[in-house]
Amino acid sequence: MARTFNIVCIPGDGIGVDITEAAVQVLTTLEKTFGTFNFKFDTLDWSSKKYRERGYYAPEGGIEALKKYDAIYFGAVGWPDVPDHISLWQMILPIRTTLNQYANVRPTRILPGTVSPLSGCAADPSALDWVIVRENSEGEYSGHGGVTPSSAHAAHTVATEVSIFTRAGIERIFRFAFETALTRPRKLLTMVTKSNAQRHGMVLWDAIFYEVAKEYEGRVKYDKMLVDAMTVRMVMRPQSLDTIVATNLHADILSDLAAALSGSIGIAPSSNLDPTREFPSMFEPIHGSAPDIAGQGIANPIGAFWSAAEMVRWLAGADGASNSEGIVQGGGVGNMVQAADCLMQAIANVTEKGVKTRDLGGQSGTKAVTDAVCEEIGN
Ligand code: GGG
Repeated sequence: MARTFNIVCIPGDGIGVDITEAAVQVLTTLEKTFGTFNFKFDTLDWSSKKYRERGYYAPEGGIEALKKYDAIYFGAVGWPDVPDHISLWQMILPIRTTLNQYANVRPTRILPGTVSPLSGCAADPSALDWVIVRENSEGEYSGHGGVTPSSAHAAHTVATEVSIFTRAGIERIFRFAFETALTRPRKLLTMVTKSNAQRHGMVLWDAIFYEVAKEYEGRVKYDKMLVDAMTVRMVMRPQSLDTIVATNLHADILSDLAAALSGSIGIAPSSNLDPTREFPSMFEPIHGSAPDIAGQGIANPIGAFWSAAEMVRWLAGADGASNSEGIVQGGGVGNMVQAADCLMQAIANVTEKGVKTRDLGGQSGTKAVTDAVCEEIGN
């Protein structure tokens, strides 16, 4: 009998709505084709429009209620008439922390039939094949700090933005990153820091990295980069990188750069994982709501499809056992790993045939790309 997974979709704003609809179509095609699993979708309208109407995105208790689902599929958040820090702090950031989604995994590679702006990758697209592991629960996005306005002189207003790094938070993301590197072809982990200028949290980050590295000695190669030098290395020597681990802010920025170097931010996926599987994980393309092209039928749905494939792959391990780090691995529900592979192959076939949106240099709209991917899945 087919196993049912309860998925909650939060399309959010702008093209988040367009691409979530496309992702549901693709996931529905996948379940029909494979027949061993089903998705039961609920949809929540936690959008900027709702925020303007009623004063909140998620209702009270709404984020807690997400715990009953097997996974969360998220579109995009943000609209010009709501300050971005409100939309982020009312929804996406509290979802990640409430549901223990401390590992944000962002793979990047160049899809067939697409062109990287890196000239070196024209001859060898496999030179760019990275996974960025982003610390997703603390650091620069801790939300601590405040503003002290000056009633006498506006120029004397003081604001602080406090980064919080905890030993527990650092250790667990490094272990997750080393475990990820173990699964990768080059088995290389690059740790990104800024410990020359930031002398407290980043120095602790460095020290704990070398402690955890000892556990993986001989199994994973590793090195360390300052974040500014890392941007240069990504552009100049992409083939020298494999798995990358960085703080919440650094990895947020580096993953946008990575996506652009692979051809378009429109193709880039992300998984917000609770590696213990106590709570549902959340899957979302890394791009934002793109108000300039929202509702026009031209958004690139590939980042959404790749995120959907990552969700299927994650759900495939639903019955797995945890390793000594509490990271649940293996499992294998029905043939869901094959289904995830099938979706990724369908995406690659479609881009290779030139069915691409404008950001990738093509002429196709969201629907044409979606229909083409569904057809490939069925073939
Ligand atoms: N689909 C992802 C999205 O809406 N991103 C908007 C954004 O700015 N996210 C910040 C973050 O991922 O921390």
